[in-house]
Amino acid sequence: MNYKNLLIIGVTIIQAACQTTTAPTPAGPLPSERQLAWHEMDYYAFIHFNMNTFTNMEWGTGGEAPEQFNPTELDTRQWARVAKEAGMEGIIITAKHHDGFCLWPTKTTTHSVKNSPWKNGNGDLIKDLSEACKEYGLKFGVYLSPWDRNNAAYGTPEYVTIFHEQLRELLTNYGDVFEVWFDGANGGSGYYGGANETRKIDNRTYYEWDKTNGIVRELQPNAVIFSDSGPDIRWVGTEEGFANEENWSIMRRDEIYPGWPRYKELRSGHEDGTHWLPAEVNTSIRPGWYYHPGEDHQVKTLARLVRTYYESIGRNGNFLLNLPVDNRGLVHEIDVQQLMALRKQIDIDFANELASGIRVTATNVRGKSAVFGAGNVSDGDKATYWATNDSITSASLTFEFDQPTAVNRILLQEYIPLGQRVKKFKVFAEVEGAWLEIDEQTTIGHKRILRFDTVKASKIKVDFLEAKGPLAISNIALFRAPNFLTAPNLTRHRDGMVALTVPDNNVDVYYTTDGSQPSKYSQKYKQPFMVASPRTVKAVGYDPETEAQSEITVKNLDIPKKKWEVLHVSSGNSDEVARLMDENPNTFFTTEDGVTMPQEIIIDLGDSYTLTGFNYIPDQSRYPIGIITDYEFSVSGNNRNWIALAKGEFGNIVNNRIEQTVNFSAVKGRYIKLKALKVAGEGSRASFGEVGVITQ
Ligand code: FUL
Repeated sequence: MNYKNLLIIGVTIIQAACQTTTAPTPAGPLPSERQLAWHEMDYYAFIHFNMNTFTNMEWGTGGEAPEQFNPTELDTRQWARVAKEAGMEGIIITAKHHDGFCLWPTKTTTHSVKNSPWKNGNGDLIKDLSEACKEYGLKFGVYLSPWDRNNAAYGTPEYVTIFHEQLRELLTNYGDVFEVWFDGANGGSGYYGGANETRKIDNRTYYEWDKTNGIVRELQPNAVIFSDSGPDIRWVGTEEGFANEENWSIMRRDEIYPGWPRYKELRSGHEDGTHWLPAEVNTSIRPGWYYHPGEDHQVKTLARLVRTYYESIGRNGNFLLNLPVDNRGLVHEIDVQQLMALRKQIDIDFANELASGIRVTATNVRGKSAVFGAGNVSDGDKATYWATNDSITSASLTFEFDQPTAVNRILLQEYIPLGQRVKKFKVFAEVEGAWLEIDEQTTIGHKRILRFDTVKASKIKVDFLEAKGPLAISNIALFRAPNFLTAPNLTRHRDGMVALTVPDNNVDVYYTTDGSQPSKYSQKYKQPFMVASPRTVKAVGYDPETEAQSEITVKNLDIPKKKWEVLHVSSGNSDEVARLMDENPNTFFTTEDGVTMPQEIIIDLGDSYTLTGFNYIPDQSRYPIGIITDYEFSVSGNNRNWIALAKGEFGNIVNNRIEQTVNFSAVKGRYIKLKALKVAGEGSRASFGEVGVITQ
């Protein structure tokens, strides 16, 4: 063989080797650079703070006066500090909400901070916040409502020019913007410069979306554009704070438009999507997007926030958590406390990574090349990935521990620059020599986190069963999160049965019914138990592994409402009366509108008791109606002769809708009457979330 032939053979071998070690071809639509950068953000804040903060509204009419915007302690640096300490990566601010008030001194309208008392009209909140974000190393984003209930020109082409100009101002004067948020709520009734009418527009065409998006691209080429339909980031189709377990980052984008009626599909994406359009999970830390003093007692629990974290970030979505900054201009203390509790819990859950440094093997490695080796999934480098040969769309990865190790979380990431591929996978643990199936799921995408009961595994195996092409997995991490300890949640049925729950199966619950402190020596909770007479129930969560205890739940329970019967309501739908005594404050009974005060209810307690007081819980819904502010409470032994025992006002009940308790001197009786003398607001309906009695 001559030299030339040798060279040809050599080149052919090298070519063959190179061929097998080239990267897999992309599968389906791919993310853009700006989308890839956005995926890395995971968790950031939404801040709803604007005119509504001062009018106690969720949707202002547009007829508000700029003078009403008057924060006294506004401190955007506090917002940024809190977001940073909470572990967030950025802040998106409602620069203008549907009511049209602008938080910056725009040239386009007089309806802005310029005409407010705040900083004598010299303030620019967008400037302050963008600077605070820079100071704290946070990215900055803007929400600009297309719908404007203030602007007289709304509905005409003139307004669209104004809207575009506002966008230009926001994207020109405040440095880098990472996301522009366009709300889907559009058109309808409003003030519109005093016209006070309903104006309809076509969401698909009116705002000239191509032009709008073009402005963003021109002025902030790195910013992602959010709306129901993107073009970069999509709404997840719910404000409850979750994505579906199956969640594709791709969608048939051309079918979608703002206000799309098939919004539930946004929770899962489309397996046959034509464009990269990942989901952002937006939800508020309180029931409302804006601050309402009446929701101070409804800030989400730690258990709920942790769940939302796992059901957004853990399900291939980013988590946009809203903080309704209060009417002082600060993130409220209770919200701060919950944010820090969430941060602490997530830090604990992911403190100890177990997969890096241990042996990992794959049933197939692309071209048998180290470039695509199994070890890439646990090397901490997101640029490297494990890949399989072109024809291989199912393969397994196995992690081997040196000794049996407790595991209860697995985090998986695809190498998404090459598309989202995995359609089905299973996770197994080898426990004492036998393979135990832990979970079966469909999609992974940018990030998927599975929680499962702790197993002591010698190996963990992931079987990738179906994919759109050869596999490309960039990261797999294993964790052992400590058991999640929270104070037990107590619920009671009308018949008197009490249930205690905690979110973690590994945590035990102990309780007492005699007022003593619960501990692991108390009664262990196994199933609902009866509390037939007045008792104080105290319960604690207990971690048998660490012997740590949760905070203690304390609840004073009175007689069960089993035998109660509503004998009379002055008006209202009698089919719904049971709601005022179903032990669920989230359901309520209401009397009719348009009738005159007072309105009343009469209840037969079923037996005679010595009564010393009563309770009233007002409507807990987002837009409460008929909250009783002035009451009269009477008792009777025969439903004919009544003694009025208490009459008065529930102080601050609108702002703080917690249970109201009124005590009086002991009296014997079987029938109770609660009269609403006055209700909050305009209407004349009286509502009853829950009514209870205090007996001796
Ligand atoms: C919705 C709006 O109508 C709400 O007021 C809020 O801004 C929420 C984030 O989006 O569509």
